[in-house]
This record gives sequence, C-alpha cells and structure tokens, in this order.
Amino acid sequence: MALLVKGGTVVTADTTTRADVLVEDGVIIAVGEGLEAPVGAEVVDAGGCYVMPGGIDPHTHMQLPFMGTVASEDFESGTAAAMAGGTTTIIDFVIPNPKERLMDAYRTWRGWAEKATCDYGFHVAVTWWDDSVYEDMGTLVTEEGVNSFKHFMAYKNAIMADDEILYNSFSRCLELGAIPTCHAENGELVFQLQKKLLAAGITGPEAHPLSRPPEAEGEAANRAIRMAEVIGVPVYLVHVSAQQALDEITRARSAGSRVYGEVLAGHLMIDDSVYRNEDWYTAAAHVMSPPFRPKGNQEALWKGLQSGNLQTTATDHCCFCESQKSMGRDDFTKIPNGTGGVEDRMAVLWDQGVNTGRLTMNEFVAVTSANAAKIFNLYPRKGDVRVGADADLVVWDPKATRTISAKTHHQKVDFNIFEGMTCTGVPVHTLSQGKLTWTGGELRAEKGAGRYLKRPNFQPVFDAVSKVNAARVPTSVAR
Ligand code: URQ
Ligand code: ZN
Ligand code: ZN
Repeated sequence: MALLVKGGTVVTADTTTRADVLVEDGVIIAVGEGLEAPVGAEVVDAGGCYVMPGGIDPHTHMQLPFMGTVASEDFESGTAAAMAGGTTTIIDFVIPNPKERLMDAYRTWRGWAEKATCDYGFHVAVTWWDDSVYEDMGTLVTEEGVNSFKHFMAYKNAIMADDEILYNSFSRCLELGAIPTCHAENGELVFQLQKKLLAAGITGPEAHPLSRPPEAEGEAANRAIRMAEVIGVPVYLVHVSAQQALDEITRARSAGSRVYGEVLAGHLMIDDSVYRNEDWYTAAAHVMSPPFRPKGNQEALWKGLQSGNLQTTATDHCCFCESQKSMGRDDFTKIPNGTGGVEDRMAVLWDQGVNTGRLTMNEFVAVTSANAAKIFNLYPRKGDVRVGADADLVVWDPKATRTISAKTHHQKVDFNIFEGMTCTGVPVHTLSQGKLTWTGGELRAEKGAGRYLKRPNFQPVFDAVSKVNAARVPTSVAR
C-alpha cells in the first residue's frame, strides 16, 4: 500500500529541500515537489515539519544478561520505544560468555530479537580467544552479515578483553574486512580502584566515578588506537565520555588514522553531580560505564561532534529498575551498570544541538543516522531519504514540545536520566518499512515486524588501508 508524506521539508545529512516523499512496499519510490497520492494511498501531512531519515542507534543492549540480572527492556518494548522517539534502526550486541562459542551466542541473541518491532543488526563481542573464535568471526562475516566486533577493555573477571585478545581479534578483523569497536576503560585500573574504595568503606554510588577516572578511559582509548594503528585496522570507540579519550581520537585522526568515535546523548548533557544526589536510587540509577563526567567534559564532547572528531550518537540503552540496581545497595560494584534513553536521544539532541546552534539540521541527521549507516555499511539503504532507500522516516515538528518523564515514556524502566527535560522539536510521525508506527501520539509497533540487517564487510576499504599501513610497519629488517 502506498503512502505519501506531503508538504514537508526533506532534511538529509547533505541537503535541505522542500519535497514530498512517496513510499510503497517498504521503500522510497519518489522524492520531489508536488507529488500526487496514488489512488488509495495514505497521506501524511508534513506541512511545517522536517522529513528525515529514521534515527539509527548503534549502541543498545536489549534484555542483556549482565551482573547477575537481565536488562528490563526487551527487543519488543525497546524497539517500540525507539520508534516513539524517531529511531527506526538499532544495532545491539551479542556478548558471549568467555569460552562460549560466538556462533552459539549469536543464535541465542537472534532468537531473542525475533520479537523486535523495527530493523536491527548486531555487533558481536570478542570476550575470549581460541581457534574457534577465529573461525566463528569468519562465519559471522561471510555468512551472517556481521561487520563489527566489540571489545570490552573493562569488566575484569567477566567479559574483559586483554591485549592478547585485542591483538588477535583486531588482526582477524583486518583479514575479514570488519571493524573492531571498543569499550575503552582500563579494566585492571578500575578493578584495583574498586577494591581500594571498598576497603576504605566507601560503598555507595558516589564511589562509582571515583573508581573509573577519565585517565582510565584516556589510557585505554590510546591503547586501542595504537594497537589498531600498528595492525593497520580502523577502530571505533563506543561511548566516548571524557575529554581525555576525545583528545586521543583527535590526535589519531589528525595523523590520518581511521578512528571513529561515538558519544552518548547522556554524556553530552549530564555531569557527575548525579552521583552525589542524596537519594540512593537517583544516584544508583545513573551508574553506567564510563560514568557521567565532571562539568566541562560535556561541552568538550559537543565540540567533538561539531569538529567531526566524533561521528555518531547513541544511547547504550541498558535498563535496570530500582529492584535490580538495589543489588548494589551495600556495594557499588554490584549495582548493574546501565541507563536508558533510546526513546529520548533524537529529541534531546535536537533541543540541545540544533536549537542551540551547536549543530545544523544536516549535522543532526549525520550524527543521529547517516554516519552510523556509513560506518557500519548500511548506507544508503539506511540513513538517507532517496529513491530506493528503506522507507524509514521521521516527520519532525520543530515547534512541538515534550517533557520527558519515566511516568510517560514507553521505555520499560522506572527511571529516566532526562527526567523533567522539556524538548522543543519532537517526532510526530515515525515510519518503519513504509508503515506508520508512531503517529499522533499513538504507538503502532508490531511485534516481530523488525528485520535482521546483514551488514557487508568492508573489503575494498581494508584492501586500500592495509596496503598503506603495511608499508609503514616493516615485516622484515633490511640486511
Ligand atoms: O558497558 C556497556 O556498554 C554495557 C555493559 C552497558 N552498561 C554500561 O554501563 N554502559
Ligand atoms: Zn560499554
Ligand atoms: Zn554498551
């Protein structure tokens, strides 16, 4: 069935044009002024609104088993909430336990995600190493359309990847034309600081940021980047939260290294004062890693986006309710790490980015959709408004407002880190695969309608990059 989005202004990462958008069978079939609606077509009035590519959140953890519990948001509720906020694609994470075959974990997560209501992909974490990991990475790239592998440099004695794993996995990524991504915190340093704080009797959530100083992130960011530079592979750093990590990315990029950085909407707007809130749960609800940082880091991260040294925004949507966070009431290291935001990312970034002049509308589209599509090889199927692209669109009313609250959000969690924030500029219609899934305040998400997205590898880019880098690292000493 055809649907015509009429009267809007189409905003992509590159252009701003008065145009109608005609969609049919889940794809965009025409973009232009004065399009007529075919007989029987549904018409969406986009007058006074912007029509943008649906948001892509490259970092979510729906129903993640973690720290002795399972994240409260599942693939059905989390993808529905995403679309209520204008996001139409998520890239989630398969996180094998050490010694668990990657392919087994992948099949488990694929089963969980079958109930997703919007399209989704998976990064796969490398949490251990042996020949089977090497083999499964190959299968995932060549047969399952996985082109990105995650490495947690934090979480010692759990899923932490040490330097040996990083070296083996980054090297395998280069062979396969896949991109390594990293949670960059020095896990050993964090582990030792956690022990020291507990030994000193500091057990509350205020200890969380003290155990994860910016230096722990800056060191790991540099280590991941240097490792990638020597091996000759690009690298993507997730949830960059501190100036110190951004500085490492900026150095590497200005030296021509292919390094990408992601920033969370929360880290752009929230500082570490939340951990000193006298209400235990309010402080614990903000326990995530890397932690919210001291004032000053937020503006530095905005400058990272404005300068192009950070390319994508995400949420790291990983929700735990009060009963779950309370597992750490007597020991902050047992508070499940994670916060939400998949429904709020686009609106808070528009309000604090576009309305303040930090970002143009085109840059907004780049950092909320197009750049993630390009980096993870979904572009232009996703991340653009053009004929042939998927009909994943958001109709954005720049004058409408929404006050964010856990009382009204669609996320399955009893806390919202953006509680009370009033945003000017909100999605009034969201289309996924050409169907209205969010319209007039009504959520029409359909369980299981989401499709798994295969993401081809980057062989051509890697062939070029690896030739350049191979020339830089001698593999034999001239006699
Ligand atoms: O580290 C992550 O990205 C996962 C485990 C979510 N939790 C978090 O605190 N960021
Ligand atoms: Zn992480
Ligand atoms: Zn994460």
